[in-house]
Amino acid sequence: MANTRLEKVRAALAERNLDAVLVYKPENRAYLSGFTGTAGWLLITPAKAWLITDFRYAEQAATQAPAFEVIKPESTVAALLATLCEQHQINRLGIEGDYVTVDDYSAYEQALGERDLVSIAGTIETLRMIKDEAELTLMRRAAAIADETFSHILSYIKPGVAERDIAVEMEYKMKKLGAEGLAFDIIIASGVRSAMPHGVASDKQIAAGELVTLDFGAIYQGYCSDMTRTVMVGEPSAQQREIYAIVLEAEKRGVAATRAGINGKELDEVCRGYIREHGYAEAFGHSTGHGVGRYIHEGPKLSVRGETDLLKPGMVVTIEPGIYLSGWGGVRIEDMVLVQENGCESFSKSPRELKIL
Ligand SMILES: [Mn+2]
Repeated sequence: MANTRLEKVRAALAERNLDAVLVYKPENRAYLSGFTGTAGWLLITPAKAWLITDFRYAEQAATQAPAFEVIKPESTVAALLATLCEQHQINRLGIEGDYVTVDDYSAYEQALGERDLVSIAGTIETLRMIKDEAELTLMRRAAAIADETFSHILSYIKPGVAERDIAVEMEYKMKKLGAEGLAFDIIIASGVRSAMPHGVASDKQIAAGELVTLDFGAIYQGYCSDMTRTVMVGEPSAQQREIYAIVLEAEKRGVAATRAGINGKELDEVCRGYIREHGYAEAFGHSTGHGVGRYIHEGPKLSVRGETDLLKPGMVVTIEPGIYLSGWGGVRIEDMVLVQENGCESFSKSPRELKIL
């Protein structure tokens, strides 16, 4: 796997006329090398690939990143870089301009003298948008952990239980199922709090007659999942049923329209247009979805500004329309799907119909 990814980064390097790239962002580093330690620099040229790390990680690096030659700096990383650039005629070096600190940049500049430092911000992130089979296997598992957690938590959601207690049980369950962490702080937003799209679980107790939005995801071997379901505690009112039905239909239309060749703005409009037709345009104030991978939010964007975000096979995106009415509450439904040539495969398997608890 790592070799194909290395080939892709080398092609990008040739396209940008670079002699090498230096990769330090943890997600990019793990993606290209397999190395998951917290300190390490990849230096990749058309012919060579080094992983610079210290004593703590030397053994782990050699095991996790077999395609890389592991080297330890004798003094500073900048000094070692200068030596490698000298030995291998690296005159134009790509660096992650959106991640390198000002201090590190100064150190590189000083050590490298006349050589050019060029930002490659976004280049590896663009490669990462298209997932390979190994990544898709991990993402399916991350989504399955979220699905299992959702069906597990349903029996806990009842009047008198605090949102925070539900979140804690969900975190425990996801970790028991193999997640190494949470993709983000679990959102449990009940009653009027469900009008807040990002209402992280609070001390509020669930009450009868409330909608409860649960938005959560697991990290499994470096990959995130993301799903949202809104459930009803007690009998829904006519308005709760109506809003839920509109969001559900918008979400289903969004998933049905997801395929290679559509752009992020067009897909956003499938959901947004349906919600607008029903008079709730103002109540859907966020984008329809986003790419997911090693980051919970990555490209492409499915939003009113997504006209240049063309969907391609192998991208994994969320479809998550919602309606939020201040002082009343809200509904969001979200699935994570794999873009395919003629449609998509939903990784989220939990039923989307209104669950009445
Ligand atoms: Mn999401």
